[in-house]
Amino acid sequence: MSEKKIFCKNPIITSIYTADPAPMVYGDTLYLYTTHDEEELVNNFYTMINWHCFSTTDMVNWTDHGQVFSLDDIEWADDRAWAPQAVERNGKFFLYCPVHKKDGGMAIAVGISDSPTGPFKDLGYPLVDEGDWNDIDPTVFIDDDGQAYLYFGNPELRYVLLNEDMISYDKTVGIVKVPMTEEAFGKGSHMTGTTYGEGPWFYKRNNIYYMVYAAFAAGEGHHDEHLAYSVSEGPTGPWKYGGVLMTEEGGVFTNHPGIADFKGHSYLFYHTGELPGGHLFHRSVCVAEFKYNEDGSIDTIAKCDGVNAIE
Ligand code: FUB
Repeated sequence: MSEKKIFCKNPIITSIYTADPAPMVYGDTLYLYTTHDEEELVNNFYTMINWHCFSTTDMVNWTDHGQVFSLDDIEWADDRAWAPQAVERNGKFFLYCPVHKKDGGMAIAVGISDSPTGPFKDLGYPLVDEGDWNDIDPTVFIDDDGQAYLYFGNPELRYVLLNEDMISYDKTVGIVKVPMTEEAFGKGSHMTGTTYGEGPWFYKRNNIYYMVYAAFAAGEGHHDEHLAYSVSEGPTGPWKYGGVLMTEEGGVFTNHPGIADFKGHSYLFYHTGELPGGHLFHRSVCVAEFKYNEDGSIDTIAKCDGVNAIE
């Protein structure tokens, strides 16, 4: 029997290149869904064809559940197995995934399973499909009143109100475009003039709604993404810019937040290029523990060596 570790060194996963971490706490376990950067690149671009799952009960000793969903399972998609997020409702698990459609453009697929570790089965058609490239990076949250929200988008943040079945949305409300203002997301250099870039992560804690996202700083020239956050008193805004959550230092163009409270600790999952051979298209998932301030604000979190085991 192998000895239990007491410290988990970053990057958490060393067997493959992983990115876009999406934690989901279910029961006494934290499940971590990731994308997978293939070793061999096609056209020197993101080469991503499946999603993986890992789990832990102490944040240090991880179980590898392998591939849980793949482009091969989605008949209408052909490329770009990008940043997912999972949620449980009524004993079913839903994995929301951006993909490139065979007939062009990005759209959001839903994988459905009876188990958090899959295998996930495709809904059979896109859940969100506006026919443009904005439909990426879904983040899902079920509020206390039962209403589920699916936010997504690059360069614009948009959302739908999911129906209770989690595989359709309220068509009378439709796809809502969040006002991309400096007050909401800070002055930045992405296409809307704000810092908001992509990779939103939506949740509620102590009655504050948080939107954490990958962001582009203001100013001239090329930037790697940093992480930033905005807060709101309600699930649909108005949003108020909260500040930088993680600087771009040591980044690999993209970064991607995933946040979870687990067994009394708060964690930010993110990605870097720290594994040997790491770069823009060979990323690796990391984790940092952090604490909220009394008023719910979050100080900038440093990229770190790793985390200790939960007792
Ligand atoms: O990993 C592919 C894409 O890069 C994701 O969808 C974005 O969030 C960025 O990490």
